[in-house]
Amino acid sequence: MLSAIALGSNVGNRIDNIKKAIDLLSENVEIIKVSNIYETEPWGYTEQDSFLNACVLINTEKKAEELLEICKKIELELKRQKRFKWGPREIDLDILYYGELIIEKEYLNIPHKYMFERDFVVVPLNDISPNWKHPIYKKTVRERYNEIDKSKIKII
Ligand code: PH2
Ligand code: MG
Ligand code: MG
Repeated sequence: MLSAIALGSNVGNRIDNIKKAIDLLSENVEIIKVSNIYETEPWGYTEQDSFLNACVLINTEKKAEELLEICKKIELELKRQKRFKWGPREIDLDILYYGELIIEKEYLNIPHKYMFERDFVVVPLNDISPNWKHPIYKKTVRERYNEIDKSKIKII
């Protein structure tokens, strides 16, 4: 199944954290495409350092729940500390979509609940997967990308 994963970091060596996470991901799933890496302003909780964000397109036979476990394991391996919701993090890996699958559970929402509200997701996702159509909003990534203000999101 084709799936997209968002990566974010704003603590420690941000580039290293993103690159190491992609390396670890490649040990578990097939990486098809990697987006540019962007520097983005913090969203949600704004009193924190800016983030680096990227997205990867992967292909995997694993179930969505197994993919979630892989993402959590990588966060642990890269020593992500528990802080607070939307707070600073060494590394964050979020499943954005898994084909057209819709999952609405307490521990897992696919597509990711806020993916189209977050410019720091839509911009890198448009690099790797512009034609994917949101199964609930019925809108493609490219259509969403064309609507948003890109002025504060910079390729590094
Ligand atoms: N992640 C958050 C909260 N806010 N802001 C930016 N710019 N990038 C992120 O990855 C991010 C955020 C919680 O996952
Ligand atoms: Mg997140
Ligand atoms: Mg997360």
